Amino acid sequence: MRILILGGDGFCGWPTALHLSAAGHQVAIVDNLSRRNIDNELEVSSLTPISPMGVRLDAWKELTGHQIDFHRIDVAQDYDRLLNLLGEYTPDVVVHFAEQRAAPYSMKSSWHKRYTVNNNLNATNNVLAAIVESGQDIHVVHLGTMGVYGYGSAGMKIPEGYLRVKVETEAGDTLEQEILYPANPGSIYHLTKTQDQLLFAYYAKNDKLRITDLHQGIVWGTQTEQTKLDERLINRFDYDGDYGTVLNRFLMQAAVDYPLTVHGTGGQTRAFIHIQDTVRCIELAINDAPESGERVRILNQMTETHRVADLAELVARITGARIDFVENPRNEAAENELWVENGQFLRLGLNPITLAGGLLQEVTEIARAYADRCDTSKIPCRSLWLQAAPTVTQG
Ligand code: NAD
Ligand code: USQ
Repeated sequence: MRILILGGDGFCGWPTALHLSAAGHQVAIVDNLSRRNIDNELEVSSLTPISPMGVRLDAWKELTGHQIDFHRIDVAQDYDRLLNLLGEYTPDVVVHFAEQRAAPYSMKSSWHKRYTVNNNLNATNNVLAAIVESGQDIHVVHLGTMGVYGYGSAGMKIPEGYLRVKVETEAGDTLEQEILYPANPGSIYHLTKTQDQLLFAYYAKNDKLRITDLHQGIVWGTQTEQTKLDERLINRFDYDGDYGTVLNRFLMQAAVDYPLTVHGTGGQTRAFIHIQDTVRCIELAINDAPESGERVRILNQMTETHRVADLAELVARITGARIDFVENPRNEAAENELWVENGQFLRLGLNPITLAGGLLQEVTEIARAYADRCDTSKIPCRSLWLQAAPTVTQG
């Protein structure tokens, strides 16, 4: 297949591009390199030494003979260039990762809230509008988030996208139907993903676009079979207070002897998936496309759930790290249970990598190996969900 990867320079997009290229697909990447610019803004860099895009692509060609083309396009702003590219490249599939993905970054200031909303919603709408205008039959595979559901599950498993409800009609009959699971975002970033869902539902209904939305949990790990082949292909590893996600942060903190930063009591339960399983899931989703006219196909892309405090204990047990319970900078439930339905990917053949199998390897091969690149002043999470109340002075 001919596959266009939007956001293909990022943490999930880069290994996906390599995985699909290795599987024999024709792959091209679109990215505006905004993530690398945000590193400049935050004065931090990936723990792993990621190469510039040109070096990455030359190394891949040298090692495998496969060519991946790169187009520097801002999907949220350069609509005409995106449309032209669809016309020239004629992809069968567009995989859409091209969004600002960090919740803390989206909450830093009103500028960051507006940037995240403008970037993410325009990117998604531009992709969908351009596919309609191109007149081509292209399957869109989008990376969404488990966070669209919120993390409470009302004593039931969170279903895959749609909730079966019973409503009473005026005539007193009971009607059963399936609706999008009620959105309950926990940050401006997560809010953009709940709004993406409505864009998808509309374009699937009105224009009969074929769309798969993958509601992914927190991704952990760094390397995949392909990114391991050569250091020039290494994947990014974010550890800073804005972009680092919880489990990778704990692994890195353990490696540099920094106490593990558990927010609040650590009673928050979240869904997780290893980066190698992310790329497998995307391939499975590409090979199982919906028909034109079908409603948006939604799959929960996660393999296990854990409480943050339990993860910290697990990492501490393996590495001897200390645990620090810090004040929670976020406005989120201190404790929650989480049960998630993920039967679709298991039925498609996913054989999950578990935390138990890969944690120690991640600490030694990545976190300890690159520990000297860590700037510990960038570890604390300084982005606050609620502005501190102004101090009132009595005069
Ligand atoms: P990332 O920031 O590493 O990668 C996103 C890429 O998109 C970056 O290379 C960035 O430069 C590019 N991009 C952003 N806006 C763009 C635009 N307007 N035009 C062109 N390129 C643009 O993020 P990631 O971790 O790879 O996440 C990818 C997707 O997966 C996101 O949509 C995210 O919401 C979703 N996701 C990620 C995780 C996770 O734990 N990392 C979990 C669940 C879902
Ligand atoms: N947390 C800590 N200590 C830390 C960092 C985080 O206790 O040092 C806590 C947070 O307070 C939160 C939980 O860990 O309760 C998860 O935080 P996170 O930063 O790992 O994940 P999150 O902000 O939800 O975002 C990440 C990705 C996002 C994706 C989402 C999937 O950045 O792109 O959509 O995971 S999900 O969490 O399922 O919504």
